Amino acid sequence: MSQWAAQGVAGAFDEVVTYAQDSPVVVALGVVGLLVLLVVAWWVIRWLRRPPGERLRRVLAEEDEVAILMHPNPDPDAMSCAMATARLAADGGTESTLHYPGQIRHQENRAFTTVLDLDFDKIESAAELPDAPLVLVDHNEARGFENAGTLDPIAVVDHHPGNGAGELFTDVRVDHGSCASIFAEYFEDLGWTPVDPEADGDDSDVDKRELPSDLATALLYGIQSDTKQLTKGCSPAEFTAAEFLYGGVDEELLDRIANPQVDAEVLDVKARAISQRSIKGAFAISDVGEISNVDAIPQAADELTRLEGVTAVVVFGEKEGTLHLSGRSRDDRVHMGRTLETVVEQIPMSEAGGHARMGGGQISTEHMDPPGEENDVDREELINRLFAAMSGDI
Ligand SMILES: [Mn+2]
Repeated sequence: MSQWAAQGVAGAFDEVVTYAQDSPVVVALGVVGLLVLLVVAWWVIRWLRRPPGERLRRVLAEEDEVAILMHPNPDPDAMSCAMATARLAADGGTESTLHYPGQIRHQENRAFTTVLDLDFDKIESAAELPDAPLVLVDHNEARGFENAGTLDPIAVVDHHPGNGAGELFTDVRVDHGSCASIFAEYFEDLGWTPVDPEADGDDSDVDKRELPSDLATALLYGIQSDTKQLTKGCSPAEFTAAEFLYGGVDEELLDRIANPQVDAEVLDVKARAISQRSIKGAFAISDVGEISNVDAIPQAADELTRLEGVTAVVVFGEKEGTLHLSGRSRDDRVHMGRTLETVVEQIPMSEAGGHARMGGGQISTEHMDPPGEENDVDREELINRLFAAMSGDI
């Protein structure tokens, strides 16, 4: 600072001192006003910077009871998030009930509920939900049951795209590979510690902010099942969450959930899908015939995709007059959802759709057999049309 500037500053300081001596009240008021302003600013910043988990905890704590809703046919990600929400609600003294539409059918999902001893309430209409504020997890708009569209949730936590929002709280992160990683972050931000399964998994103390071992295990499995064991669609959040949860993970429970006994029929259908496949170039199609467990079809499709040299597959089988189709593609030339849509378009009483890599559909066999009418298709013709659609010929 030059000598001239230093003199200027000193002069200004002198003036302030003189002014303060002349009018002490004005200066005191000014100082108080400034302090009030700082306190207000501090509060605003603190509120804005409060982590979302803390905000959700507060929203839940305001209620006596909440109804937690999973998406139709809930998977481990949705189920673990419902458990996490209930735990967060319990922390604020709030009761909760857990609901789902559709079915829990896949062996992995059944093992999840059995091993973790979960009891969720199945609903078929909005009227079956209790008269309590609603929280949606792993989806952002209620669907799959009667009057689902009439519901307004207070809170939504999800990782799927969509326009659904909660009235008081919305946290939708489409870059995340799972919803469970969002909840893991909430608990970490709130300072909860996963309880060592060896210590005492079941008696974790909600007052001590302890994350029970079964919930930590459930959340980790939710992450694993939504990301194909951390190999697909992950963001750094899934790895951070896995690290945080690790201390509470019960390996024995995890093993029982991850490796359930498989229905003999599922294995049988997988075997049929492989032995009865038709191959054209890199595409495979398989008619597995009569089935009783329709869940075996997508699992057989997954299995067939693993075949060396095969990049896109469709598996179909029949149950009670309906042909169930399931397609998988890791081939950028084949948009599986559109492929199936194109093929069933001409067949009455049928529907199909899906994403680029995964699709499904149903065809009523009444309209397939016997052949003869213009729109009728037999199974051989169906296979031809599927191959043509996969190759982009129709
Ligand atoms: Mn999910």
